[in-house]
Amino acid sequence: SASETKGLFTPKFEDYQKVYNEIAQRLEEKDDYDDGSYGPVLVRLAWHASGTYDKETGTGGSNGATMRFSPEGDHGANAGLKAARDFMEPIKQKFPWITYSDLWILGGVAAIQEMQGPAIPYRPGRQDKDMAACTPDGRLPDATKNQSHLRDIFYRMGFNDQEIVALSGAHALGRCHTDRSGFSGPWTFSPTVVTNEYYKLLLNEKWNWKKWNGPKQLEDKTTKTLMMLPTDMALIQDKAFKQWVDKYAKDESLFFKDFSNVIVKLFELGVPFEETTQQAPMIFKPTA
Ligand code: CCH
Repeated sequence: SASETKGLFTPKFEDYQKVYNEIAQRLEEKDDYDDGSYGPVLVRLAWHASGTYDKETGTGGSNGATMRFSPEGDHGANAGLKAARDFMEPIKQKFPWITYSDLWILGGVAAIQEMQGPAIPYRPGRQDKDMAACTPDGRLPDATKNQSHLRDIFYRMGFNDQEIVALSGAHALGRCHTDRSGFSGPWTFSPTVVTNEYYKLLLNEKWNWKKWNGPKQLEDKTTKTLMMLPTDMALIQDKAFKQWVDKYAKDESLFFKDFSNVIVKLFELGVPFEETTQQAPMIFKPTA
């Protein structure tokens, strides 16, 4: 039974809230990282753990935390995520009953909520897997490509066009690092706060190709300090995508609602929640 596999201890909501609080506290303490927060890279860890899912074979997804192992941890797309895994490690040591797979997703949930995002309902139940479950390279999106690539990647996980656009709003957060992806710079002026600014900037700024030796990316005409990837621009070049960019730029509460729904779906791809242990999703109290 679940209680046997976790020893004599069956964690309850209060126990997960304690883990959440520990993540939140560590986020607040370690404010000398990047733009002042580990939040964005924790969101990226949870996304890359989940975004390997393939609905045809049922392989990949957040169940397994196989990015711990070098074949997957060394995939180009995962460059830099060691910073996020190392951030989470002391929390795993303090709460050894939680699996890495559940913990990394809880890290994403806590980061989004602590960065003033919407409530993200959470369900535990993921089991760690061994190295043999590592996914092949190439399942995560390639930023140099166009809308047909985005659809190939996200339809494989089971998402539709609206969901692709809603998920992409996560690029309100964080930045690109030349020593990780090769790209450079943040998407918005507030990279540690969840907002709908990504959509507004996509529509309202003029975007020019950046003149540099790095990979092809765009910069805003006004300040030349913000960036967009070719895959970001695809969201306004494609009519079916753009109608959702328009909606989310106009209505932040609609974005928050759709983002919460779609990120829960992402985080639960391929997770075999047992019918019998099925519990109501947990909603954690933010610390702020
Ligand atoms: Fe992303 N993302 N992402 N992304 N991403 C990068 C950074 C972040 C793509 C490429 C990149 C999503 C979708 C896509 C975050 C969340 C999400 C970087 C820079 C690239 C490149 C990495 C670096 O250099 O450190 C592409 C292509 C897609 C296609 O759709 C989705 C979906 C999500 C979450 C729901 C976050 C957060 C970051 C910032 C990480 C940081 O360290 O600041």
